Amino acid sequence: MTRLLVLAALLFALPAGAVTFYVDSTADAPDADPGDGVCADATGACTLPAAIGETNELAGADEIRVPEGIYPIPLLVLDDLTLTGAGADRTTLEGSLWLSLCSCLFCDVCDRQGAHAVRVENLTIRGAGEGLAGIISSLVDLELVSVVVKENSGAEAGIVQIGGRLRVERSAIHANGPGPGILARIDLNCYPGLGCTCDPPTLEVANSTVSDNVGEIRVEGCSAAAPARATLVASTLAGAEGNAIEAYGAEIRLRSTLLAEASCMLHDDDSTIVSLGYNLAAPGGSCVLDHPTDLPGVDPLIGPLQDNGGPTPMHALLPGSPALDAIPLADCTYDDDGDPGTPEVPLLEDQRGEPRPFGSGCDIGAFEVPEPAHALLVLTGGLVLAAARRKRRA
Ligand SMILES: [Ca+2]
Ligand SMILES: [Ca+2]
Ligand SMILES: [Ca+2]
Repeated sequence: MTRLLVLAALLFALPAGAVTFYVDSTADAPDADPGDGVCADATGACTLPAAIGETNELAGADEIRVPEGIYPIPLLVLDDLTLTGAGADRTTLEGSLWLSLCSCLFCDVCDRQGAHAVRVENLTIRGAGEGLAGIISSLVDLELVSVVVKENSGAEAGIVQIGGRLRVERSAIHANGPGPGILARIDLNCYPGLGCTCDPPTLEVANSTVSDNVGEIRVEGCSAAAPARATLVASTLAGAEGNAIEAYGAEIRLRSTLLAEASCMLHDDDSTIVSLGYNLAAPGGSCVLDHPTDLPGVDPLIGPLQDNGGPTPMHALLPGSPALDAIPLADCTYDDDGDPGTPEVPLLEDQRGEPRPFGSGCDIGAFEVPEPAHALLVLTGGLVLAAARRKRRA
């Protein structure tokens, strides 16, 4: 009986008719017959545009798996989707990824309550052309997991999230410009009197690096009554140009986050930065950190943005960094829902997906320095594996 109940629950959890398409070609060719349930261009290959064309036509959530390779886009996603690459260092989409073209201008035809959900994981998006963002997401509930968004020359940002919710986890957003790495804003067409309500975006950034963009994160809400909200947890913001954080009508909450670029700009009285503890800001900046556990005005001693293991780049902590073990074991947590009545969520991994904490505490920022003993173990394990592979080949 219990087994039947579990089976029934599983069936309920699976979206009806969800289909997984496996891309097998890097060609930029559309689907020959969108909606027939078969991902195939004119030559029969399942290209990425063909797979997107099919999932847009099929009602409900679908999945696309993209193997190693470089895929030209732009792509327009109009329906619930999980888009999975083979790793941010293996699968690259070149161009701009558009998620929904819903706008307040079209309120009468756009079901705002039904804004769709998209998850993108294990791939890189780069090289969107002049004036385009790497990702443009309008009224979508978007999750980016282990994703790199880089080298997009968008006038607005590397990622533009309009309304809805954006969650960025174990990802790196870098070298985009002339805009910031992430811009979460309202629909600029949404003015009172147009018959639609202003939809402030929600942004969550966890275990991620936003670095070397022209400004890192900018959040724009509607008003004091409907502010945008951003929560940054265990992340690193670094760069020399622009502001780490910029806010218009927005509340920015920071926990265990490292601001190596320490200038912040609050454009109005409705905007606030709320420290939830254990943040670090470099000297000479304007980001006010006022929690007793914060480290304001302290040189973070971080290395350059580079491969430190794992599929996404990050800034490692240099020896002697004050961010090292700065968070006591009991406080390696964060508040995921803003409700002090519910239990805090433990911080269990860093940007690479390596387990936290190591040593006597969690490290501030996206990178957790492995204990020497652990590093030695990993190195030894790697050497043993490599030797075994060599032996097999011989
Ligand atoms: Ca088809
Ligand atoms: Ca679909
Ligand atoms: Ca540590």
